[in-house]
Amino acid sequence: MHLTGKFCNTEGVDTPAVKGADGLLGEVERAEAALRAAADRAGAGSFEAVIEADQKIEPRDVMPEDYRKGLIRQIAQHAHSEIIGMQPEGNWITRAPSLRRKAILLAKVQDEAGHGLYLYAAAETLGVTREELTEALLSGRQKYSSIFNYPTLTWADMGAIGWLVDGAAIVNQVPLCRCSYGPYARAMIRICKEESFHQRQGYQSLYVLANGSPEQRRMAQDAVNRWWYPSLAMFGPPDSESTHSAQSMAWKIKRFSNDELRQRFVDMCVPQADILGLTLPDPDLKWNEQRGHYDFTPPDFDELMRVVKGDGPCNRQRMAHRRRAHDEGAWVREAAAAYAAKGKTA
Ligand code: BYC
Repeated sequence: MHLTGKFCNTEGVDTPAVKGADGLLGEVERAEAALRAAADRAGAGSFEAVIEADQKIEPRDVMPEDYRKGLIRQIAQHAHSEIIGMQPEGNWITRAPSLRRKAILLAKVQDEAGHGLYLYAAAETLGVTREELTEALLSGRQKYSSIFNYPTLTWADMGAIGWLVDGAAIVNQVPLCRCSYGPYARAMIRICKEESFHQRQGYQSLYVLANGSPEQRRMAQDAVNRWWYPSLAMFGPPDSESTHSAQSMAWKIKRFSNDELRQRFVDMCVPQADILGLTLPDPDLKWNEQRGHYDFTPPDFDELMRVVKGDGPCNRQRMAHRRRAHDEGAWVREAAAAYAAKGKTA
């Protein structure tokens, strides 16, 4: 779908301040301070003692093989998600409705490339190479987040992705700043600060549309309708079906369960949707006084598993694009390797 002039007036609207993902930045800063303190005390004790004392495991420390493998699995999947995650939004850079929106979107997509690189570097500290990780993605052996297998149909999807997808990412990733593996925790601090900008720009963009012409408003609502459940599914299967949660939580890789984070996300979004003046597409969404949380309809977990296994609306397209980009980049890798070799002999 192409934009027409009537969608182009998206500037100059102030967005009211909202509590939520931005507030989580305080949590990132506390995690950053704790990381510095842990670095001062690091280096003492067995793996179990370090975990128990909430210190950090570092690359040269002794660690159980399953801890190492589990981290590679999660960090690689996370890195692949950032790289594939550039596609749905990259698709709209040439069609952004103004220079300002284009610059913001470009910066965001570039940040995602950067996140992928920090994460690949963190995974490499566990003894796996970048080439192995790339091969695992391209061959389909390692996965990436389900969310990036949905199409971006209108410009409003850029706002909805920023608000909901980056919002879900922050809720999921802020606790990872306190992950027990030092390199992953340190990468997450910077990623979360950037994700906060991503979430804000999406929210602001959606706010402008929601307060624009009736057609812009309809477009914003339609985007929210399509992205709500896939965003809820990003948190993974329900706790009762999560294969890795128990061990990951015991090793302090994950700090909260999939369902706990999903609930935190819903609780954060409901008041934000009110300010936007948009409706979340769940008639059963209501405050539960007893639980102190919103009740909501969970996403379709069968659909999640289908998408994870490769049968989502855009899986094939995303992978074909990634493989093509990889092939087309071969000359850059060769040139970089030749340049590095020249440096060594000079
Ligand atoms: N999509 O035992 P479970 C971003 C898999 S990037 C695909 O609960 P775990 C952004 C799971 O891997 C967002 N697969 O797993 C970027 C496992 O399969 P395997 C990415 C999923 O690890 C650009 C199986 O299902 N964020 O935000 O304890 C632009 C059983 O699950 C999904 C991260 O990667 C899914 N949604 O918990 C904008 C964060 N859910 O590996 C935004 C780091 C589950 O045994 N990762 N699976 O074959 C995590 O926090 C955790 O890995 C998860 C899953 C919460 C995702």
